[in-house]
Amino acid sequence: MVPANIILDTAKKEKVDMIGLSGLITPSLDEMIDVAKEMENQKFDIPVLIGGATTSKKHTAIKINPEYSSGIIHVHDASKSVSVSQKLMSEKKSVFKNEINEEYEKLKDSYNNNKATKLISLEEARKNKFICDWDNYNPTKPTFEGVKYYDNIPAEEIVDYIDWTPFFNAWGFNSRYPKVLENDKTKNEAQKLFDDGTALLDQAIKEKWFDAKATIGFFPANSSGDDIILHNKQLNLYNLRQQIAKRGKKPNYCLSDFIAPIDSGKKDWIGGFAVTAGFNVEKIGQDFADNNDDYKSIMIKVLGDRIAEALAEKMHEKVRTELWGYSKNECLNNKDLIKEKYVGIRPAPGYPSCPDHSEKLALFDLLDIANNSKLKLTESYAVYPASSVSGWYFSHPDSRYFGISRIDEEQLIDYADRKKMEKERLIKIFPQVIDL
Ligand code: B12
Repeated sequence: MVPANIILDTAKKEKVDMIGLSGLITPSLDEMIDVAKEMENQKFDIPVLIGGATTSKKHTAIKINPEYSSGIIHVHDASKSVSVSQKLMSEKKSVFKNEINEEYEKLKDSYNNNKATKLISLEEARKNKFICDWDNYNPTKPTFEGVKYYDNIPAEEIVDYIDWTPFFNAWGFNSRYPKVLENDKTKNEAQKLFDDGTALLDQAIKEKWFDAKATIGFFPANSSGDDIILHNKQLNLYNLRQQIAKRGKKPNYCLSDFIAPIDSGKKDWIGGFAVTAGFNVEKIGQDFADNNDDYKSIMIKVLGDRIAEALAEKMHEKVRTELWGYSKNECLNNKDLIKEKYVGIRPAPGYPSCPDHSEKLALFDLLDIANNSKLKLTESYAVYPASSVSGWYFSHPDSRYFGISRIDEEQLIDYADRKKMEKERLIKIFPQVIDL
């Protein structure tokens, strides 16, 4: 993350007309609030544009906008920043800013009205947990316990697992692959992009630009309430539970519901993984940039992201059919894999079911990352190199993806106690799910 003082000092030095802040993962959100506060302190009077995958109009309205009085605007798509900037620089800028402020006030009110009604107590949520039928189910024992490390995985073995939709999304297309290549409105531009992307991918494969690595581990585990206890290890895994009031018989999920409870007498396991397209992607991207080829510089990074995600998909398949082996007869094509038709899940710290990015510390520790793939966690728990994915494996056939959505302060305090981490620190890591 770029520290606030560097952003603000640069803005002053360059006499900029406005500042743009971009946030990919949630720890950036709180940093944006600090930048806004600091701008107010330093009496800045230029507008701030907010964007990035983890940001939203709602968060901007409720948490960032109130901290700064000279205009904070969420811009959903970078291409819209031109028209927004024009309005902000025009003579009618105060009319525009007032309209935005009114809209954000309304969003804030509707958020405050909603939050009063929809959450149930932590105790009630725990009573309404999801219960797997453990009496009639015996978890499969993985073929090994501990960690296996795979280095120099050839890219040609990974490419068939690529999901091309996010490739097009990264270049601003909203439709899915392959429809994006068929739609009359998008097909010409999309086809050109696809040809360029696949040509660069072919070159990258031939010249061995990627140094893909995967670390996989399986650990004996049982659940104890919302925590997952790892046997023979000095650490537990901590999870949040949904607190939204559910209709009908729908449960309040927590990831620990999918691991056999300690008092069930059943042996169970959890898996962990960390994969990367390698340390070369950034360097090659920089080489292109140094040669004034920004297009290829972005393209290779987007392809690196696709390789990382495809490797996560490939290794998950290997885990289900071979390494853990709980789905030995699975036979799914790439389309089925993208639709998540497999048994079990692979939630990643930071995703909606486990929004606490700091659980990556435990994951990296368990996988002994320092001694194998050597991925690094930044102070805001982003992974270096960027084209990397890490997460957990759950094997139970009823395990499913879900979102925590919102929790209240009671659960935050309970979680902070269990995890022995300051409540304030946690608020910075997953502010988007906490009702305060
Ligand atoms: C591509 C992607 C990846 C790639 C690359 C990540 C990277 N290079 O750092 C890979 C596959 C490697 C990846 C990994 C991870 N990811 Co990811 N990833 C995405 C994904 C699918 C798209 C993001 C993206 O690049 N989009 C394309 C760009 C162009 O779009 P954009 O960032 O939104 O920007 C647009 C606008 O927001 C706007 N904009 C952006 N910035 C700005 C700034 C200004 C001033 C303005 C005006 C506009 C603007 O303009 C852009 C064009 O329209 C999103 C989900 C999603 N659909 O958004 C998840 C997402 C960002 N990832 C997420 C997570 C959790 C992770 C992991 C932590 C998972 C894990 N445990 O391994 C890792 C972390 C990797 C790391 N290095 O730390 C979460 C973050 C959630 C959170 N609240 O923190 C998301 C939101 C998925 C989700 N739904 O949960 N990821």
